[in-house]
Amino acid sequence: MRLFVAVRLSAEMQEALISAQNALYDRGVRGNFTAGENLHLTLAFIGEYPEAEPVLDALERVSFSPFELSPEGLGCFGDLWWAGLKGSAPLEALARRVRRALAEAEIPFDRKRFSPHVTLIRRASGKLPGIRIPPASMRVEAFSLMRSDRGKRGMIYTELGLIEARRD
Ligand code: 2AM
Repeated sequence: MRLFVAVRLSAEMQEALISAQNALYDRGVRGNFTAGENLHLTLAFIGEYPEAEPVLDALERVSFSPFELSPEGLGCFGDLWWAGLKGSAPLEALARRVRRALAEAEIPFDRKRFSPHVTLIRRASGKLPGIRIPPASMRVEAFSLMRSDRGKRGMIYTELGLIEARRD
């Protein structure tokens, strides 16, 4: 199984990001646009791992309080274009806790520095135009263990478990 840990986006955030994708398309940008329901924010990429149970056990140890997120600007890693996020201090703290929990359970993951982004387009053509993402926000109250499979028409992401914030 190909696993990763992610925050799934609220409908409001999805709509704002789909509208940004549409604005880019209208400006002539072409590429592999992430489907609305697949938009997510990766906290840690595990990759091939045989079982979900030990990963969920490790993630259950992560404690965090709910926090707000909103999209902020576009950026790119080469031809991968993404939306950035405002509210990154609690987000970075959450990613740190998730990664620490995985490390303590000896579950391997990609150690590349956490760089909060939501991928909008892969293999994008042309230059990134200046567009505005419509205002949106969400309250992060949980994060998910996700499985990624290659489908006939793009990636299929399946939630294997949900870890909720503690309200204390
Ligand atoms: P990306 O959106 O920036 O490509 C599932 O593959 C998710 O894990 C994607 O959101 C992907 O990020 C992220 N990810 C992080 N590190 C990865 C890696 N080394 N290989 C593949 N996906 C990775």
